[in-house]
Amino acid sequence: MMPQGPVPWAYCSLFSLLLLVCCLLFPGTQGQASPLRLEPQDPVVPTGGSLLVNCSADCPNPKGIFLETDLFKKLVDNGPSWSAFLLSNVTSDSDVICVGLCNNSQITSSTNITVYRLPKRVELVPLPPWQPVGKNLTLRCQVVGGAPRDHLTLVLLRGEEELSRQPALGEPAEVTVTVLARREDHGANFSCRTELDLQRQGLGLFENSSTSRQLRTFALPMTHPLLDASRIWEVGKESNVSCSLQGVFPVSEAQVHMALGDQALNPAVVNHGDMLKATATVVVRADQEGAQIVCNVTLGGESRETRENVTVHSFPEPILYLSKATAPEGTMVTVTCMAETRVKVSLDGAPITAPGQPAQLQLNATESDDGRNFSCKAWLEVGGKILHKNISVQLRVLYGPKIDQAQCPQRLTWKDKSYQVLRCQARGNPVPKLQCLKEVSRVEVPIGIPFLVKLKHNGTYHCQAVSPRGKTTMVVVIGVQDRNASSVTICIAVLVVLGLVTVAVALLYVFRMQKRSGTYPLKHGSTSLPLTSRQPDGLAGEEPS
Ligand SMILES: *[C@@H]1O[C@H](CO)[C@@H](O)[C@H](O)[C@H]1NC(C)=O
Ligand SMILES: *[C@@H]1O[C@H](CO)[C@@H](O)[C@H](O)[C@H]1NC(C)=O
Ligand SMILES: *[C@@H]1O[C@H](CO)[C@@H](O)[C@H](O)[C@H]1NC(C)=O
Ligand SMILES: *[C@@H]1O[C@H](CO)[C@@H](O)[C@H](O)[C@H]1NC(C)=O
Ligand SMILES: *[C@@H]1O[C@H](CO)[C@@H](O)[C@H](O)[C@H]1NC(C)=O
Ligand SMILES: *[C@@H]1O[C@H](CO)[C@@H](O)[C@H](O)[C@H]1NC(C)=O
Ligand SMILES: *[C@@H]1O[C@H](CO)[C@@H](O)[C@H](O)[C@H]1NC(C)=O
Ligand SMILES: *[C@@H]1O[C@H](CO)[C@@H](O)[C@H](O)[C@H]1NC(C)=O
Ligand SMILES: *[C@@H]1O[C@H](CO)[C@@H](O)[C@H](O)[C@H]1NC(C)=O
Ligand SMILES: *[C@@H]1O[C@H](CO)[C@@H](O)[C@H](O)[C@H]1NC(C)=O
Ligand SMILES: *[C@@H]1O[C@H](CO)[C@@H](O)[C@H](O)[C@H]1NC(C)=O
Ligand SMILES: CC(=O)N[C@H]1CO[C@H](CO)[C@@H](O)[C@@H]1O
Repeated sequence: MMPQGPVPWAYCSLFSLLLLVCCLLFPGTQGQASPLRLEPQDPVVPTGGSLLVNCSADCPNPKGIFLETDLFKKLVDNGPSWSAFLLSNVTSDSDVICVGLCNNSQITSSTNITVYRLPKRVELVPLPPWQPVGKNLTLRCQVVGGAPRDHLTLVLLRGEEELSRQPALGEPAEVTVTVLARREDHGANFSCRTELDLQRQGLGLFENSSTSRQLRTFALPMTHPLLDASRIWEVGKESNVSCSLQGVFPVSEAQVHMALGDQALNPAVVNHGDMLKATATVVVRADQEGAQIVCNVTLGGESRETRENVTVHSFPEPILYLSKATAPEGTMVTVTCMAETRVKVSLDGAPITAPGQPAQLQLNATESDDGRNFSCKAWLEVGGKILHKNISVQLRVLYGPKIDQAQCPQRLTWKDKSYQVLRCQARGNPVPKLQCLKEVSRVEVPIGIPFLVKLKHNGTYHCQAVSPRGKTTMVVVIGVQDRNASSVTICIAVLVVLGLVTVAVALLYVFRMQKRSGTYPLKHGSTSLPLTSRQPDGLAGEEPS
C-alpha cells in the first residue's frame, strides 16, 4: 500500500479540480459556459415568505446584472460582480432569471422557487350513521390546499393503525380506502392525516390530521323475531307476550317495538349475550277483535318484524243461581245455569245443553241438601280450541230442630259421685239450642261436658231443642244408684260368707284331730285361738273393695 500512497492523493486533487470546474460551469447551464450564478438554487419557501437571491458573475467587468421576476423584488446589496435581491411576498412557485452582460454578450441563469403551504382543510367524509358488519365501508379523505403536492401524502387511519397511504392528487385531493366492517370496529375512531415531507429540503415533516369520526357497526340477522304469545286471548284477561331475536349486535342499541293492533305495548327488554328478549303484559279489549300482534326490532336503520293474528274472544263466566238461596225443608228449589249464546253449559254432570240454552235442575229441598254445592261447567270453542269455565253455588236448607234417638240415650244409669257426660245432640238449620231440664224441679243438667253425678240428678228430664223453626223434646231418664248403700250390702255379704267358711274350716279341723289322737280335748281351745285372730285380717283385706 505504501508505494501506492501518492496515487489516492492524485485522484483526490483531480476530483477537487473537477468539482471546481463543475461548480463554475453549472450555474451558467443556460448560457452553457456562462459564468453567471444565481443562488440559492431551487429553494423552497413558505408561502408569503421572502427570499434573498444573489446573482454573481465570474467574468471580469460584468455589466447590467438584473433579476427578471413577477415577484416583488428589492436590491439590497451589490458588489463589482454580484447583486443581491430580496424577493418578498412569495405566494406561488416562480421562475426567477438573472440576466447580465459578460464580454458584451448576454448571459442568464435561473432558479425555480417552490412555495410550500400546509393544507387548509383535512377532512374525513362523514361515515354512515350505522355500518352493517360484513359489508365494505369506503373511507374518503379530502384535502384542500397543501403544496408542493408531490411531497404531500394522505394517510387513512383506524385508531393508530395505518390503513392506506396515498399521494395527494387533484384539488381538492381525495383518497379512498375500503375496509370490511367488523364487530370490533364498533366505536373505532377513523381519521385522516396529511404528511408534507420537506425533510430533504431540510425543513422537516409537517403533519395535519382531520378530526376523527367514530364508527358504529351493527349486525341484525335476517330471521324474524320469535313471538311467543297465546293465539287465543280473552277480553279483560292479562296475557304475557314475549319476543326474542338472536344474533343482534350491539344488542343494547336495538329498539323493540311491540303492539297489539294500534295499542303500543311497553315491553321490558333483557339481553343475554347477543340475544334480545322483550316481554310485555297486555290486557286485551273487546274492540281488538281481529287485531294483529306485532314485534319489530330496529337497529341501525334496519328492522325485522313478526306479525301474528290473534283471536280475541270474550267468555264471561256462566251465571248460576238458585230460586231460593236458603230454602225451607220440603220446598221446591230450582237451580239454573245460563251462559251467552255459543256457550254450552252442564249442571252437576247433567247432559250438556245446546249452545245458549240454560241448564236447570229442580229438587225438593231436604235436610241432606243443606250445604250442597251445585256446579256448572261452561264450554266455548274458540279457534279450534275448547275453553271451559266452572262456577258453583251452595244451597242452604232450613230444617229441624231434630233430636236423634241414637244420639240421645233415653235411659241412663249412673253411680252416685261419679263423673259422667250426658251425650245428647240436636240437629237443624239454624242450629237449635238444646237444654235438658228435670221434671218439676227444672234443674238443668250440663250436656256434653263431664259433671259430678249426685243423688239429686236421679229423675226424668225433658231435653228440648229450640230453633226459630220450632221445638222438639225428648225424655231422658237418669237413674242414680246410691254408692254407700250398695257397698254396705256388699260388706255384709262378704262377712257372712267369710264367717261361714271359717266355721266350716274349724269344724273340719276339729274332726281330723279327734280321729288322729282319739280324745285329746286340750288341743280344742288352742286351735280356736289362731282361727279367731285370723278373722279380722281377712275382713281388713276385703274392706276396700
Ligand atoms: C454574493 O456572491 C458573491 C460571490 O459569490 C459574494 O462575494 C457576495 O458576498 C454575495 N453577497 C451576499 C449578500 O451574500
Ligand atoms: C402579496 O401578494 C398578494 C398577491 O399575490 C397580494 O394580494 C398581497 O397584498 C401581497 N402582500 C403584501 C404584503 O405585499
Ligand atoms: C424551472 O422550471 C421549469 C419548468 O417549470 C424548467 O423548465 C426549468 O428547467 C427549471 N429550472 C431549474 C433550474 O430547475
Ligand atoms: C370488499 O372490497 C374488497 C376489495 O376492496 C372486495 O374484494 C370484497 O369482495 C368486498 N366485499 C364485499 C362484501 O363487498
Ligand atoms: C374514539 O373517540 C372517542 C371520543 O374521542 C373516545 O371516547 C373513544 O374511546 C375512542 N374510541 C376508541 C376505540 O379509541
Ligand atoms: C396543520 O398543522 C399546523 C401545525 O403543524 C397547524 O398550525 C395548522 O393549523 C394545521 N392546519 C390544519 C388545517 O389543521
Ligand atoms: C306474566 O309475567 C309475570 C312476570 O313475569 C308473571 O308474574 C305472570 O304470572 C305472568 N302472567 C301470565 C298470565 O303468565
Ligand atoms: C317497526 O316499528 C317502527 C315503529 O312503529 C316503525 O316505524 C317501523 O316501520 C316498523 N318496521 C317495520 C319493518 O314495519
Ligand atoms: C291474518 O289476518 C288477515 C286478515 O285480518 C289475513 O289476511 C291473514 O291471512 C291472516 N294471517 C294469518 C297468518 O292467518
Ligand atoms: C217434598 O217432600 C216431602 C216429603 O218427602 C213432601 O211432604 C212434600 O210435599 C214435598 N214437596 C213438594 C213440593 O213436592
Ligand atoms: C229414682 O227415681 C225413681 C223414679 O224416677 C225412683 O223409682 C227411685 O226410687 C229413685 N231412686 C232413688 C235412690 O231415689
Ligand atoms: C475574456 C474573453 O472571453 N474575451 C473575448 C471577448 O470577445 C472577443 C471577440 O468577441 C474575444 O476575442 C475575446 O477573447
